[in-house]
Amino acid sequence: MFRFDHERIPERVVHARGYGIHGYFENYQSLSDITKADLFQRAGEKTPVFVRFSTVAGNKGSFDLARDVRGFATKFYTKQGNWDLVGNNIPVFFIQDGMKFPDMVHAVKQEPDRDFPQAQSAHDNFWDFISLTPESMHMIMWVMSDRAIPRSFRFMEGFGVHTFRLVNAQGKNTFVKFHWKPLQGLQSVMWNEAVKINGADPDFHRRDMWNAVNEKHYPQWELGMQLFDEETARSLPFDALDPTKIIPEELVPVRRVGKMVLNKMPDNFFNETEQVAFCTQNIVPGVDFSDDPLLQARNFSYLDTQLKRLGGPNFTQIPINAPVCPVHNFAQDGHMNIINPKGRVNYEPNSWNVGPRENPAIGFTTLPLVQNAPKVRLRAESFADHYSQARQFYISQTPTEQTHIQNALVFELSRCERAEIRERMVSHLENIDKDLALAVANGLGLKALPAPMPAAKPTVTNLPPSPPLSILANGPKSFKDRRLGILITDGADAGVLNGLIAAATKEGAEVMIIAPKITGATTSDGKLIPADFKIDGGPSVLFDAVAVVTSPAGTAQLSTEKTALDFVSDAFAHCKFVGFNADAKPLFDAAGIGNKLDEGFVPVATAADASNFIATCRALRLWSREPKTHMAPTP
Ligand code: HDE
Repeated sequence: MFRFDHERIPERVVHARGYGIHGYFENYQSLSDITKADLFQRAGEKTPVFVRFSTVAGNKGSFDLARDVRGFATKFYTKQGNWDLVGNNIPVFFIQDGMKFPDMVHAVKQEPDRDFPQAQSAHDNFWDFISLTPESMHMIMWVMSDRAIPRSFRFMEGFGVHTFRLVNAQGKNTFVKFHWKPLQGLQSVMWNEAVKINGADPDFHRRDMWNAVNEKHYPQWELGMQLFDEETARSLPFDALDPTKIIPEELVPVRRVGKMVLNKMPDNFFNETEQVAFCTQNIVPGVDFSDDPLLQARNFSYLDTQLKRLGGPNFTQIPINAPVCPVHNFAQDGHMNIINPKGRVNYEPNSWNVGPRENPAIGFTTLPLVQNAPKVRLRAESFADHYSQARQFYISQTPTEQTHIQNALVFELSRCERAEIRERMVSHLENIDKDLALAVANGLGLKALPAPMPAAKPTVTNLPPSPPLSILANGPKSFKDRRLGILITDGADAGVLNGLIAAATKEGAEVMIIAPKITGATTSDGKLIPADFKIDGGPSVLFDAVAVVTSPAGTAQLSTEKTALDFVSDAFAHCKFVGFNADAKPLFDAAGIGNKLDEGFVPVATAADASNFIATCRALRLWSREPKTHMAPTP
């Protein structure tokens, strides 16, 4: 009983809900000209990694599809010790000064008197804080965009956020920004879908990863580096050390240096995913920090958090945290120490000539830099432009994505009880984009635009759009790794069903069968096709595209079943592609969409039709349908 009482440890204050996977990183080429870090020296060399994806605001048991930033933390087990690249799926952050982090996190999490809302930024405290924090505006554009409701961990980018340094053997240092580029392509869901997915499958993202890895569809990312020197940094119209700024890829290209493959689920969630302890301070020779003040603050926080969560300094001995290389030091004792040092000597220097010796030539050294300015606690003047890149992000989005940002802002601010918070936010939006401000004001029912927020620096309005910032402009153009849900009934045409399964499988997509009964349905050839979901457990929000293959009797039966009607009407509303056989058509009439069918509804009678349908699905969504199913806030 005592043992059972001690099964829980404190959950992470932020990023409590996470999911970890093992894999490896493989170099494309040697980077010895840029860094002496051992893991980057040899082309083709593989370094083991453990990655933990997470949401930020929700508690450990919260649902996966919150509108939120996703953590993307990677531990590289290199031959020189562990390097933790603790990043997010958004390349900028809410704040510039780490000391504001507790306030920011307090504001977004449950309000302290009522302990709600859970995993939601749509409440007064969050927007009160944000509307009083102009430096958050760039981040807010990202968080209100589809980036914050990813379809899967597999379909999102990762970013180191801060500017770091790489140092080569000659001591030459280069600034670097890290990127993870998913080879599966980018994809997000719609907000209405996210809300429904959270009800249908709160574990949507972790289940997706579990299935993908167990089915050997190993997700892969390329590691990208934006490399630049001090001179380039000085030439930028913003401070390269300001974590609320990106460096557009047009200014400094992303060099892809290697590939990460995630291919093994942990054996035990607690031991590995819960106990993994990422520390931004964990760097290896050849990687160094910049003076980004947010990064400096993080370097104080992570070790402290791990001590609190894991109970003492020996958390580094837990297998998931232990380096795979030999460790030489005289660290000893402490709670739960499992290393059993032998011998009499535990200090250095010693004349017994045993144990590790300090060695300035091969030991870790911090990049020696000359600082010749006063060290003060002050927000740098070069950090004062809060709106220009927010605007650049917004104008880099397709019209569909811009509408999503408008709708997200209207939704979130409509959940705020205090009208002045809504208006204060609109006054910031005016500094970003007039049309955006007008649309949100209209969506909130404001009679007139409030005065624009006084800006520390006026918005630079002529920054060009940066194409990589859009998800839709960079779609995967493939249905590989996506999921097709096929709703079938007894008597369904076996030829059509088999054609769809064959075409989807050939594309590299996953097929799931939904039927009125979990035992499955017997198709026209007399074969029993087992179901993955009973109809009420497999709503169309769980799939990237759907097909309906039913018999006349089956269609009539489904026409009286609300979950079947929702299946097709939601697929319609979520701009999905729908394949169907002729006998299924009356189901669309019963769902009230029969007279609205567009080119996204693809009749399937033959194997060739099935291939054509899957080829159509490569576009992932028919966005031109959206205005017919969702009100835009535009006046
Ligand atoms: Fe974190 N952050 N953070 N953070 N963070 C934590 O450490 C903190 C920031 C990020 O899967 C905590 O182990 C401060 C930026 C990830 O285990 C804590 C500041 C970025 C994870 C902490 C930041 C991140 C964390 C809570 C501002 C993107 C989850 C639990 C100065 C570059 C790692 C823990 C995992 C976790 C502090 C800002 C990413 C409290 C003080 C910016 C992915 O130490």
